[in-house]
Amino acid sequence: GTIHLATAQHAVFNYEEAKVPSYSLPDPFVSTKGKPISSIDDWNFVRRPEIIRLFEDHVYGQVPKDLDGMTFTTVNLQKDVMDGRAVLKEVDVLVSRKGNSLTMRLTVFVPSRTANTPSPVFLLITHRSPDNIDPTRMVKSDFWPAEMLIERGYAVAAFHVQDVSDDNKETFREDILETLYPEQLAMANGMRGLGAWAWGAMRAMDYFVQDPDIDEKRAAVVGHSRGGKAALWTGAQDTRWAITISNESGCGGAALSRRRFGETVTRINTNFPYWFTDNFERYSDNEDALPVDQHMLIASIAPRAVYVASAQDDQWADPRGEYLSLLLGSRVHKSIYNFPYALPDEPPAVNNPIHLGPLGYHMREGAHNLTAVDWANFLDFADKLYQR
Ligand code: GTR
Repeated sequence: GTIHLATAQHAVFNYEEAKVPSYSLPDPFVSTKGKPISSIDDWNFVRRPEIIRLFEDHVYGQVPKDLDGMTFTTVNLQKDVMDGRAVLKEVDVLVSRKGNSLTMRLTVFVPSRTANTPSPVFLLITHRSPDNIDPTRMVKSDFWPAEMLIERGYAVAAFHVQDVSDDNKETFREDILETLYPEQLAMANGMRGLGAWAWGAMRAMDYFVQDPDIDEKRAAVVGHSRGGKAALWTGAQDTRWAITISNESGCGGAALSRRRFGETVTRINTNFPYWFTDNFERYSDNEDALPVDQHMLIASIAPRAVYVASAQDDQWADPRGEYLSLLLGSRVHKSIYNFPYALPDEPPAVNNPIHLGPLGYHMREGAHNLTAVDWANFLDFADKLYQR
């Protein structure tokens, strides 16, 4: 007979909690050499750098820091957009290295009523249609509800991943990798797609630092799904971000890989090998050999704020595994930094966000997407954290 591949493949993915394998996770509180990690210094100087290094070598690859120059050119400045409520700036971020250069377009709206006072900002890393971040606002999408953020007194920015590295198996090398950092391509722990997108977010931060309309000390990096994976990798490495927000980032993002619930390492390496560094391939169907799991990515963000959002019908992204990562990762906030916040052992009910100081979580009803409901929760969280 005929083999129905779709059915056969589907059977491979587990959606039943009872069938999650038993697993033991690497311990954020013990160094590779077996040293117990109990002080802020142990964390900052021993364990956190070690964890970042492990993620570089085994999961996402390096994010090169060296560059020769960077310029910011405002190619379009419009006052009085959004019925006079905002100023639009379209900025070309040009980065050069070894005689080559790359340009990334940043779209930024700042609230006009807070002119002369820097505004806190949310940056979205997006892989969806560029229409979702339309600077003209002919298209208004809940994926990036810029008007809502302006209304609530925040600046809002976005860039499209295609400016740094195409979200495409064949062409992902064409931008930053071939132009600025070609040597990365030859390395088994070299930068690939997610690392390139994180690099882009860091360059957006470089822009914020020198824009007087923006309060870069109160900046949030947000990504949905594959963008959420990149947002977590950004926030874990770059301590300039006050808040890191993962929306439904799932496998390779917030979800614990060892649970093998929904999307697995094997499946993501098959469909999206170009997101991860080459070494990650070793962990297909071999998650227990990983020297990290995703709770350690969240731990690396401490003491800064981290928000994990799930959606009830997005089982592919393993909502429970996303919550567990936050729960386990935030033990660093609690034990190392002595924050008096303890998340409940079980995820909260649907549509009942938890906003506890630097820790945020919600499980929205509905499907895999970034919606106005998600954003409203992120804004409530930021208002509370920033005491606005
Ligand atoms: C899926 C992929 C997920 C997630 C998602 C998205 O196809 O399996 O890891 O990234 O795409 O980005 O929406």
